[in-house]
Amino acid sequence: MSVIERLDELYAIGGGRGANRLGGSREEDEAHELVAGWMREAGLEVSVDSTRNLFGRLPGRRPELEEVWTGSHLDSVPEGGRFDGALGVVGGLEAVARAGRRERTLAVVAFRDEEGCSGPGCAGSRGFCESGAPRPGSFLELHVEQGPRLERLGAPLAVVTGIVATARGEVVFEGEPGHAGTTPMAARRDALVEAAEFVLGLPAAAAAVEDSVATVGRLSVEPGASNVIPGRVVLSVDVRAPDDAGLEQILADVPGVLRRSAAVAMAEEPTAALRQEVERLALPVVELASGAGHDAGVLASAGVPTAMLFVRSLNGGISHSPEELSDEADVELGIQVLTGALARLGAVD
Ligand code: HGY
Ligand code: MN
Ligand code: MN
Repeated sequence: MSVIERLDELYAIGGGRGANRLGGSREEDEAHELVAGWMREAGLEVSVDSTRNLFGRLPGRRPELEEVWTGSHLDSVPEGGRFDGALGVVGGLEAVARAGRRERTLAVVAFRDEEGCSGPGCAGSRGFCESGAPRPGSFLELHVEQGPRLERLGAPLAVVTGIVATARGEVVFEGEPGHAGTTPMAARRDALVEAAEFVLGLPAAAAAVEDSVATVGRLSVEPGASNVIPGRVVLSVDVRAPDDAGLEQILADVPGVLRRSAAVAMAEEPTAALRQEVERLALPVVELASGAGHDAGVLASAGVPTAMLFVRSLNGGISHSPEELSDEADVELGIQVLTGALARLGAVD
C-alpha cells in the first residue's frame, strides 16, 4: 500500500468534507487503530503510552542506546486536509521501514490531539513530556509547509529553522442581557458590540509586529436569542509572532490569560542530518521558520534534540482545508530525506 493510498484511507475516516478526526474523537481512535495495524504489518513493536500516544518501534542492535523517533499527529481540524499530521505518521512509518534495523532503535509515533480543537493543543506530546517517560535522543517531524513559500520558490522541501511563539485561549466579554425592543441604546452593555470592537482591533495589533498573525476562529453569544441583548461572548484567540517579545507586544491588547508556547529553535545535529540528505539528493537547501505549531515544538521546548522537514504545499499553500495539496513526487523526496536522516542518526558514531 503506498503512502498516498494510506493517506487517502485516513482521509476517508469520518466522512464529510475534508478530514474530520478531531482530537479525542472516535475518528481519531479509528485512525490510531488503522495505523497500529500498518505498524504491525511492517514488523514494528506497537505500544501505547499513558497519554494514548501510539508508538511503533524497530528495535536496534543496541537497545540500551537513546532512540531515534519520527512522527506527528493523526487528529485533524474540522474539514481538514489530507496531509496535515498524517503525512508525518504515515511517511515516518515508511521511512523507518526503509531505514531498516540500525544500532539505535527507530520509532514512529502518533501524538494525540495536536490541533487542540477544544483545548490548548499538542495534548499528546505535552502529556508525553510531562509523564517523566524516557525520552528519545532525537525527534524528526515530516510535515507539509501549510504555506506558499516553497511553491513560490519552486523547491520541494525545506529544513525548518524554528517554530514561532504562540498564544492560544479564550477571551470572555461580559455585558448585561436585556430586552432588544425596550432597552435604549444608551442604556445597554452589549457584550457582542464590545467583543466586535476587540476583534476589529486585532489585525492592527498583529500588523504592528512584523510577520505576526492573530485570529479569532470561534465565537459564541449568550443567551443567543435574536431579541435579547448579548450578555456574554466567549471567543477564541490565536496569536503567533516570530519571537516572544513580539508576541507579548500583541498580547498587551488582549484581555484574559492565554496559554503561551515560546518560540523554539530546531537542534543542529538532527537538522544537519536532514540538510545533508537534501544535499545528497542534489536538491536546493531551503530553510524556513514554521508559522504553524507542531508536536516538534513541544519536544524541542522540553529539550529533545528536534528537527523538522517541510514538504511543499501547493494550491497557494492552503491548509486546514480540504484544498490542502502536495504532490506525490515531493512526498517521495521528503520520505527519502527522512529515511536517510534516520539511518544517519540511527548509527553510532
Ligand atoms: O495551529 C497550528 O499551528 C497547528 O496546525 N496545530
Ligand atoms: Mn499539523
Ligand atoms: Mn494543523
